[in-house]
Amino acid sequence: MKIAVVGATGMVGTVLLKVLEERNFPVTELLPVASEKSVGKEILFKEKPVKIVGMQDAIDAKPAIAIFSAGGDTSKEWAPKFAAAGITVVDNSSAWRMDQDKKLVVPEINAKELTALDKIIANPNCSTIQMVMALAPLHRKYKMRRVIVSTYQSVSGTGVKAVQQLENEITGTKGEMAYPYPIHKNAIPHCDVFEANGYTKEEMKLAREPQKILNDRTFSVSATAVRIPTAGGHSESVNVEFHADFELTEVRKMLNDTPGITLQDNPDTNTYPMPMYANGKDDVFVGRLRRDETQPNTLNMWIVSDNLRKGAATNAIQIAEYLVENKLI
Ligand code: 2RA
Repeated sequence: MKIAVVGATGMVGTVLLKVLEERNFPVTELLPVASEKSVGKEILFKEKPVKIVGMQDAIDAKPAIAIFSAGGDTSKEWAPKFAAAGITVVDNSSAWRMDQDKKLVVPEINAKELTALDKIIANPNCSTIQMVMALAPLHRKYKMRRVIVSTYQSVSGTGVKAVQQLENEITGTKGEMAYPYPIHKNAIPHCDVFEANGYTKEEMKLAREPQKILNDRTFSVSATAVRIPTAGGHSESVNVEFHADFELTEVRKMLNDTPGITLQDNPDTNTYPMPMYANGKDDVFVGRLRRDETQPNTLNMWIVSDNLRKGAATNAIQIAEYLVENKLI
């Protein structure tokens, strides 16, 4: 199968190529797409050099699928052109997520919504994916009323410039700033840009996307998104109030039995999720499960996941796998 990866040289794009290899996705021809200045350069795929192509050349080559991770503006301009050529687009940007005619998909939760008519499919935000992966089974059983989430997001979510800023600050090297403040030995309560309501775009993604993915607007989410000087994954402290009460043993069993979730939860052995465990893995790690004793039907949990993998590349490729397996492309 001919597949295009748009943004092939970016942080997520690089992970996309790695995961395509790891999962042995049936690629017969790879079309790595990047900015004009990179056209003609080579990247390695399955240990073979592959030339980077431009957007129009990628369209003309008629791949079956194009996975985009090139920012919202590029996606807004080019995804419709790929789709018009009959190419199915899976897009990592926020451009299409809340578009009422586009599906927002975490395969383990709502891939069944997909049809052959879906030519632009949105990949949710990384911090949304890991949260709904853990909440979806519990929501089906106990029905959420309200979620309060605080995130602790790694610099890799911002991109290469942010990773470099942290490295520079650690080594005392002068360099460009991706953030308005130093990130080393700091925590910045500001992910993406502020909206008029005082929340950041990142926090509003956490408020809006879960309702679309779970197809239920009866629950609400209040979020605080914080950038911390770590690599390897995003962490989230989640407090969730349900309509129905729950048994912790049943919650634990449900999470343990959910594909894509790894339960790491044993205070006696200091066992709980951390980015150092999640880094490079595809599962969503859940722990610190405990009843919120200040309010009925309410659970606290800690969720960690590699934001570049299940939070972006792996989820997008799982969507592509679903399309192939179900003959939707
Ligand atoms: C971040 N979730 O972590 C956003 C975009 N990747 O910055």
